[in-house]
Amino acid sequence: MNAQLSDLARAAQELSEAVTRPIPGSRKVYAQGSRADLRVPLREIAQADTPTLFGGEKNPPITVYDTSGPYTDPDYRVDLAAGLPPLRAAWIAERGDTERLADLSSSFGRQRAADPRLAPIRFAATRAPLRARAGANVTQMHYARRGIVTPEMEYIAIRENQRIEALAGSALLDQHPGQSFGAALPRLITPEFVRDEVARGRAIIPANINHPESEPMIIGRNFLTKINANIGNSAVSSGIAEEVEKLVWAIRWGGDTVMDLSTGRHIHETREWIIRNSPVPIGTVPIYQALEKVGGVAEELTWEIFRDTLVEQAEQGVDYFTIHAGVLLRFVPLTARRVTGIVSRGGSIMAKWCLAHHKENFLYAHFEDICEIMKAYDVAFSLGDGLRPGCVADANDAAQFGELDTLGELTQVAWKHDVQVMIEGPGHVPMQLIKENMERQLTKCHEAPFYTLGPLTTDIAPGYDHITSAIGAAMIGWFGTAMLCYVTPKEHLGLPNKQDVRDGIIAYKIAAHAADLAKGHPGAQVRDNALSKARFEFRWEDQFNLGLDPDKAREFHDETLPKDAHKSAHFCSMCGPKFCSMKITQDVRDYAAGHGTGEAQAVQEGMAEKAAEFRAQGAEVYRKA
Ligand code: IRN
Ligand code: FE2
Repeated sequence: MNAQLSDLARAAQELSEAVTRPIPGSRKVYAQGSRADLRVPLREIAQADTPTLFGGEKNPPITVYDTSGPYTDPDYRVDLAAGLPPLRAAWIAERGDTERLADLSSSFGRQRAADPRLAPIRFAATRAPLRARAGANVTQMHYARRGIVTPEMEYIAIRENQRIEALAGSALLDQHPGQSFGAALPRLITPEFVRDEVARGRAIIPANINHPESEPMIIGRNFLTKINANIGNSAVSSGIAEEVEKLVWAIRWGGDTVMDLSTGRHIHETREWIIRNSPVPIGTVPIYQALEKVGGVAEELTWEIFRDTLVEQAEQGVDYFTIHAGVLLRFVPLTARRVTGIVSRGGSIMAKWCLAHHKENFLYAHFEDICEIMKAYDVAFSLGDGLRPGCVADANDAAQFGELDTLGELTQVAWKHDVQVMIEGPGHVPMQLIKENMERQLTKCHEAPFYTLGPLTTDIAPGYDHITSAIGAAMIGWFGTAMLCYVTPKEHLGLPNKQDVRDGIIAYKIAAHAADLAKGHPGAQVRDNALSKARFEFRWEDQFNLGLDPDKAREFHDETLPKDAHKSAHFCSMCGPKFCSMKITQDVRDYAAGHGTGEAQAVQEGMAEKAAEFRAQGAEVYRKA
């Protein structure tokens, strides 16, 4: 076995250990759609009954969105070398607008497909990719605009609803009044609503016809806020095995899409392994690979090399491409006086090319040619923010906004071809300047979904940039950003490892969910309500399991109170048995019920009684805790 394969065999082993462990307290369930092969995976979190002391009622299971793919299904046998089952293959074939090519069209792809190291793998897409028939357009936007509701759209509607209809009449459905967009949203997402949002360009469904393994999802501000996790090796670190492992790890914690930002060696093979094993859409920045092909010399890039790279990746099944077509020659001098210049990798490559040739960016010049490729495979644009600010001092400057306006023009060009578009956004932006970003994006880019990196709200915390950026992400998500690109604690410092990926994702799940709550996405508050009730009723296991990271919650709790008996204890080690506010509130309620007094009076009497009790015992409790 050569080095590459032993690397992968190792990955398969490590993976099965990390992913076969079920997510605590929950099970995978499938919601049946209108046809037999339309089964939408969801995660159902079981809840214990309320203790008799608190009323003893039954608590319904809570169903949540599930990005983890078949890996968390106990009936699924992980086989990385075979890849995932092609869930959408029949849907794509039925449309009758594609043809299977005899061979790969890109020169690089052909060369790699002949590589014996790929031999044992079912890389159907590598050997015989699909492409739109001559004259056909296979984008979800194209179907949407012709009034067709695809199976992908129905799947998404079911997925977004998370079975909240099953909770009809339950207090768990109650949401806080005064949420921003609540009134504008339908009570339940329908397939027709999905179609309409895609048709008008306000949402995208990244779904390359060569990535049939992907479980359909949507990015748009009238849907749940999504998060993206970046993985990928660099010249100095990480192999294929680690990257596939990171992919499965990232979706386990809630990554909605994953971008493979690999540079360095084995870039084609790494991507192939990732795509064949990914149930979430995969994005890339094709200019990175194009640069590898010219030995890292930006000036030597050509449209032909770039074009070949796009076709190669489209045939592998990449679902969206970051294209830095808004870095125009005339904007480059505007960055000269910045504190941190150009911080986007793709942006700096294109700026260098423009200056070296004193020519307009070839991505801009060939934009319509790129659209022709996109619509032949249904690859969505993620129009890159090559001139995003890299520090708070540079935020909202002329270079950044000049580029944003250009991306708005390009959006309309792409839409002319029915090609799906989202717009990338900053970067580093202090809180008071965030709103202007969102408002300008909505007007200049005609409501195409916004996809932002953070933004980081301050520059002073290397090592904690998942936090500096989750603050900005929560704000911009609330204002209407559709997808948040995570930032890990390693940002600015090094390539993230598995732990960094997990920390980054959890930080972003928090930001995205906080935004959903504020926006009033239907049912967004169900999980909060359920968790709070569990917390109040001292159902510790339920509190852990309803959380974003049950493992960590349990670990923290058990650090001080490890015994099983403590899982129903009416206190934790933070306040100790006597100072638990939840316990006291319950005592107050019981007191009110028992004494038959009015609530206000009962509270007063109860508190006075408690006060005396605490005065007697307080000092002792403090010493113990
Ligand atoms: C997202 C929003 N703005 C930038 N991003 C992501 O940043 C982009 O999608 C890619 O994953 C990453 C690096 O992009 P640059 O540095 O090449 O622009
Ligand atoms: Fe940065």
